[in-house]
Amino acid sequence: MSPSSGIDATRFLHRLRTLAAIGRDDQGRRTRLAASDADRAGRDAVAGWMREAGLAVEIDWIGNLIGLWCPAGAQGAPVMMGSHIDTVIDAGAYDGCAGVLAGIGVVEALRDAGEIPARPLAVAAFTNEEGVRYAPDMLGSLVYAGGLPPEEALATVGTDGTRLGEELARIGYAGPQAPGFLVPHAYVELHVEQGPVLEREGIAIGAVETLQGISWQEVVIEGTANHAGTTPMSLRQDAGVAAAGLVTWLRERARRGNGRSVATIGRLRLEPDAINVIPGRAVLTVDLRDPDADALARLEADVAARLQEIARAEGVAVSVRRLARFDPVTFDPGLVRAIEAAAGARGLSTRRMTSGAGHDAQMMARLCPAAMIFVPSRDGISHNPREFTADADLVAGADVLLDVVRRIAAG
Ligand code: HGY
Ligand code: MN
Ligand code: MN
Ligand code: MN
Repeated sequence: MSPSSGIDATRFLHRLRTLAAIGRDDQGRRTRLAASDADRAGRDAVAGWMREAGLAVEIDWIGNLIGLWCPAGAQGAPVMMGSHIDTVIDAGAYDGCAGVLAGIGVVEALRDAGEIPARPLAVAAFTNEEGVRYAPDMLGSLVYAGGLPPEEALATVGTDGTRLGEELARIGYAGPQAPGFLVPHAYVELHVEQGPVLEREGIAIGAVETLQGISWQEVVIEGTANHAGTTPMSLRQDAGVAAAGLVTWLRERARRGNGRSVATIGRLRLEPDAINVIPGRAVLTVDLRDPDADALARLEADVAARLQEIARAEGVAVSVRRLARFDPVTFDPGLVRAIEAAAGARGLSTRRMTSGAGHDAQMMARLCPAAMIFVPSRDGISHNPREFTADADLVAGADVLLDVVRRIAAG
């Protein structure tokens, strides 16, 4: 197999489709929430493919699945690839999975070609990247990178009242208290873009140089449940109206900023959720993002001020719980250049870009040089079963990952 050859596309794509079929919820939606039975099924499949590739599989204390290939002669800190296989609710087939399976394919391509890297190679499937069941997101890679004590992470209580540590133990993925901690030589993650840029510009490969800041909060608004028929409008403490006062304001505020802020209220629950009861309580989540740290801080401050304004105007009490807060990240310029060079050598168009989504790479960047390879998303859709990336684009991304690893694992 000449070095210009790539990964085994058929095997890579077959595994991607196999993984895509794992984990349907009771409404038939593709959902593999962290540490769920569906996540276990996905993990079992990926651990099997890691072993098939000759990787020694370890589970660390936050349940990260780490495959290590240390061929005779390879030495020093490993070059790590990876991503995640947990999903959001009603997810697409590619988010995270492409990066994990491409990493396994890279190891197999080198092994099958008899190309022994000077360094060991590792492939990671990090726990709870999505953060839908347990906040914050990127929890497994955050712990791996030393950003959160494992015992604190394991004690995290999910949206369903379960504890992450207990659920990992229940599905058989609670690792040793002191894993074979690996500080990689470098970390490279392949991921679908999940946005519209590459497709709109007809570019094959994104060399991701920065990743925007993220702020997640849970807001609880306490009003007074009351009779919908007998309570005059002037005497209401309506938590639903208070919540609505944030929703429409937030969209305008995000638009008014630097034009790059984004803000999302992804969850909104009114209680007691009855047609003839004025909502006494509203529970909602606020997801704020901006590539600029100061702009993100201003956005957070404006949301806090708006909530105080609403509390006064509606006679409700507001409490806020922070769920995640990560500053913008700049990836390793040398790795970004290596991605551009590898894409160029394959005749693939490339451009530098910022990631709008959070990724495990942003946590690994705390530990070692890290960067990301993006491939186009059709219509920019993600976190949606309509998520799609063409086979040729996925394979091109995996081949670029292979060539980057060839370069940086050469010692
Ligand atoms: O929310 C995110 O950007 C990531 O997918 N967890
Ligand atoms: Mn992802
Ligand atoms: Mn995602
Ligand atoms: Mn992500």
